[in-house]
Amino acid sequence: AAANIGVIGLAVMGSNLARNLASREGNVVAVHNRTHARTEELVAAHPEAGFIAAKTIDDFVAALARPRTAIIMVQAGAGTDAVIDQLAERFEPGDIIVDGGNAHFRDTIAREQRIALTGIHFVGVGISGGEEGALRGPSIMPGGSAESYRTLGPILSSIAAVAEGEPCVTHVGTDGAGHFVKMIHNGIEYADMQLIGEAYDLLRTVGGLEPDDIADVFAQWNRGPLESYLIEITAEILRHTDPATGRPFVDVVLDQAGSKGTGVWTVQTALDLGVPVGGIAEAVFARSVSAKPEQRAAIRRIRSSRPEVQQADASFVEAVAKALFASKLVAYAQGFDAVVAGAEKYGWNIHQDEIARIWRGGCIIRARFLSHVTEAYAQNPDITTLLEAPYFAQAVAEGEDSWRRVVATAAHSGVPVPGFGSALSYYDSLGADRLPAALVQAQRDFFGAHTYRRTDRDGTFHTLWSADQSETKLRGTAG
Ligand code: NBP
Repeated sequence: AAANIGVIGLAVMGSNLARNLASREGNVVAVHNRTHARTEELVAAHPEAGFIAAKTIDDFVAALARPRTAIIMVQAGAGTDAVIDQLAERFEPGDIIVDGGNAHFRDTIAREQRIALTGIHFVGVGISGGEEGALRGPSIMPGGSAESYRTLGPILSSIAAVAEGEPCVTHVGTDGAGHFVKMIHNGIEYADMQLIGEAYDLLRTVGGLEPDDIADVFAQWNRGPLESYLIEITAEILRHTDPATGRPFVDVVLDQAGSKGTGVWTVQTALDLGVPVGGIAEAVFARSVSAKPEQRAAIRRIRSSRPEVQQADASFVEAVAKALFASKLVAYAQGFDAVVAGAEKYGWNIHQDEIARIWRGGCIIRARFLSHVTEAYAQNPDITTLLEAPYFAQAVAEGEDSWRRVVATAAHSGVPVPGFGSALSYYDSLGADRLPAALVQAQRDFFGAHTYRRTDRDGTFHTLWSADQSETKLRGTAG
């Protein structure tokens, strides 16, 4: 047995990951795919990789040195379970089965529990960066046991993206922690994309800028605090002309967004955890709204006003940049709140500063911004919200007027900004002296006797709404 690592599932992700592994000093990679033709193709196309091609699962297992370590890159769900079972039947205690696909973290927790009984390690690994990342260096979020990470860590470090000299990989936590954090990453990605979309829409619809001009604006933003992969590719997309029609590419793309569902998972999970992730939820909903052509056509017909184009001056462009930064910060703050709540619920010892660090390279949300997130959590891991970290608090304070102006302008102009708007409302909710939650509590007590607490006394109270309206103290300590 000569291979220190194996890859099963040689579609685009698995092939690229296998090639990445093979290109790193010290790795010998065994490869296997259910349909052998795919294995033959990969091996023939990349003789430089020195792959050990395994026709059968038994050949594959026999090719691996102990502890046997295999990364599964097959379709999430039934395909993954089938391959896990094949390996679990053949592996021995101490060997390591890695699922690098997009599994739901709860499935990963269940699989880990099942496989752990055999003494085999099962490790769910979130891998971000798409095809290109898999080949050149992804951001890698491994869960699983600390013991398995001793073998796996150096292998994953060898293929991860590098940001400021450090590999973008860390042992996130046990069992499903890696897939959980990957899921939150995707949720944040949805929010970030939506916010960038709103900024573009404002510059174009309200500001009257053409895609080419907006490409310049984004390229300039990419040299400041907003610097990120998503801003960079947005500039490139906006500059792209459709070869068939000569029109701006963005104008020939149907404006109905799809999704693979990881944003939905993030929101569902956050709802269960009781963490408000409005920025992420609005981004998911915005895609759903876009994909309702009949409803959109109906309202388009009856709507009386149309956005009025103004001339974008430098101050409007600057205001949109500030609104984008503040809204983006809210989305990240909400995402990290979900990480903290998930860690608490599932017993993971997650270091938020490390998560921000490994997202700085390889993944879709890689950004300069994340260094400040790392700094904020490194300085104070127990910070109540990222919004209060000094760097971010100052940025929001400086941009607050612009943020309000942009949201107000959008509302006046009839341009939808669910991301910007919900982010500002979230910020204003956190910052309010009093929230109308008091009235909601009173309503709940009125119709359902759900009780309320008071500002001036301890205890839990109920008012006799249908009688003399005198309150009854139900329980609690004397105030
Ligand atoms: P696919 O998700 O398209 O899956 C195709 C692979 O699964 C093929 O190798 C296929 O074998 C194998 N497979 C299936 Br389908 N059912 C199987 C079974 N019952 N037993 C054994 N093998 C089976 O591949 P992909 O697009 O390369 O994605 C791989 C994983 O990575 C997925 O979980 C996906 O969600 C995830 N992914 C991640 C990113 C990212 O950015 N991180 C991007 C894309 C995908 P065959 O050749 O014999 O049909």
